[in-house]
Amino acid sequence: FVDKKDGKLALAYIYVAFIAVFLGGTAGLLQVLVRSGKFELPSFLNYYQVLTVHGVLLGLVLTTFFIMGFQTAAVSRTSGTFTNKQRTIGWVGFWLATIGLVAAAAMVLTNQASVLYTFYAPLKAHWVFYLGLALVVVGSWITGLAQAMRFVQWRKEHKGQSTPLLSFMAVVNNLLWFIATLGVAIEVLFQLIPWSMGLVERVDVLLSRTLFWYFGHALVYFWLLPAYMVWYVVIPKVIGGKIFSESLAKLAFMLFLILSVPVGLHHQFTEPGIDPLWKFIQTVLTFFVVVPSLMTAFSMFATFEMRGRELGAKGVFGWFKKLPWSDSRFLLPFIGMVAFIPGGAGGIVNASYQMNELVHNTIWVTGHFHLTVATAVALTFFGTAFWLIPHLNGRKLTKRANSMANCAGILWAIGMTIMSSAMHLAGLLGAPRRSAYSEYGGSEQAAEWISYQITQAIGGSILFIAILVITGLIIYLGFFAPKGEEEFPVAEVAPGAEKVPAALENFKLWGIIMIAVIIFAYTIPIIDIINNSPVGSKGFKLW
Ligand code: HAS
Repeated sequence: FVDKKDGKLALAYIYVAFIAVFLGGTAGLLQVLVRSGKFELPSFLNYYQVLTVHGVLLGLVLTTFFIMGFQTAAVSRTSGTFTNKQRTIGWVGFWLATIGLVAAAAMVLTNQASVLYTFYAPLKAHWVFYLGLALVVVGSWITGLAQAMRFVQWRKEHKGQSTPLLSFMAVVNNLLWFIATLGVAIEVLFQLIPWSMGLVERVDVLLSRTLFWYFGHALVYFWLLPAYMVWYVVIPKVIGGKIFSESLAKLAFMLFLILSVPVGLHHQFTEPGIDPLWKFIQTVLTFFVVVPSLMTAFSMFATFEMRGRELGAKGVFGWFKKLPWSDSRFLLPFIGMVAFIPGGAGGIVNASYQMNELVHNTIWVTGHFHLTVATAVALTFFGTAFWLIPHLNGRKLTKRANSMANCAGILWAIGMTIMSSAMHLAGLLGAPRRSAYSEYGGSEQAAEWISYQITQAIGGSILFIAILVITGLIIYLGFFAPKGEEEFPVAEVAPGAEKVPAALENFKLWGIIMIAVIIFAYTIPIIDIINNSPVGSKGFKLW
């Protein structure tokens, strides 16, 4: 069980996350309607403001707040109740993040920060927006620190034993988050805030974008890893099985730790000012970071098959029939896994340097991340919240709520298949991302995109209905569901799985490798950018 007091902290984070889901989802509906050409925004809203609300609330707020809540609960469940000091630190983080969120939201809502969730220069926001986001990040560091402290305490109390898998994974994710956010922290503190306060006249746009993407791709794995925590540890228990291999899971997470950051240049293939050699090197590293996802796919199939055979399944795919299809704790994450197959394949297309030329800045990329973060990750988070909230507040996920959750998952699958397929196809026809409806002066090519945009609006509207169901469920499970006990499922490792090698528990070793790979991948590109920068003192050279 998660201790009640720790549960309150986790719940506080999770409730903020779901307010973001509702508001961000509403902004998403406005997006698809505007892009269909059949609807105009009221005059007090502009397209980029709504797009910023959508991206910031769903890409940054839902994710960071849910992850902090889930990981707090996960560490408390598997490493033990937080000490008062650890819990207080956790709450300090929560309040800092929440104050930051309110400040940043106020700027976006008053149209002083319509700079999208990527917010790099040359788009400029009010400095309060940047400060607000910085507080969200610092808040998450502090709550992450509380989780790490509880984990370290467990290690001290259980010397020589292999650490609880879920806590181990949460700590790896916090470490990854900390190192990744250093890039964006430098960008915000030394470039964006002084620039938006008027203290400096110009900032180097290329440096700003490079620092952002140093953080920006690791950000996607910070989102993904908690979903993987559920897939590796919770799902096997829900289906009545065991974890295929703890060592494989820990190795996959350590590989993410060392490979998630030094791949940011794959977002900048089309950007002048970065030597193609370094873009190529980071392409290769990107292909390495695909490996732990392939390991995860292998492990999931193995888990399903082992359980299926236990239940008497025959043949290559017999296990498929033995899975608990009516259990929302399984179904929603499973839909997420299925979506991640085309989502991941699309990522490999994006990463393939030359092929990126075709899809970059088209709505194909939007299709890619709606399959990855907005389905694989989001549906796993929703399916988790539906049992985690009642677990934390002493209520029950009733049969009817479970059926509603399944309906939401199926609606999501239908809506997202329609919307994201239309996005991928329109992207291949050249339709740009991040743009409101336009006929581009009657261009024939632009005319081809319109039917896809209408299709996106149909898919997006179905997704919005799912969001209404999800919001209703969260309110019900949070405040009205019958009192009772709901399990926090944590699976055991399969008998016969090998013991975890000590090297996999050695954070120092993996931390050093991580820093070394980052230094290797980024030092020369950053020196080049600074040396060639048109901004700053003339003739200044770092090297
Ligand atoms: Fe990505 C752009 C490359 C994964 C999110 N990505 C984005 C953006 C976002 C995003 C938000 O190289 C847009 C950023 C912006 O605003 O500009 N991405 C990749 C690659 C991967 C990848 C190589 N992305 C993700 C994940 C995300 C995410 C995960 C969020 C959570 N992405 C790119 C690139 C760009 C990009 C370029 C820049 C594009 C541009 O030009 O701007 C890989 O990590 C993917 C590996 C995944 C797999 C799939 C494994 C499958 C599994 C499921 C198993 C299923 C089971 C069920 C067991 C290889 C684990 C089976 C059951 C059955 C019945 C079949």
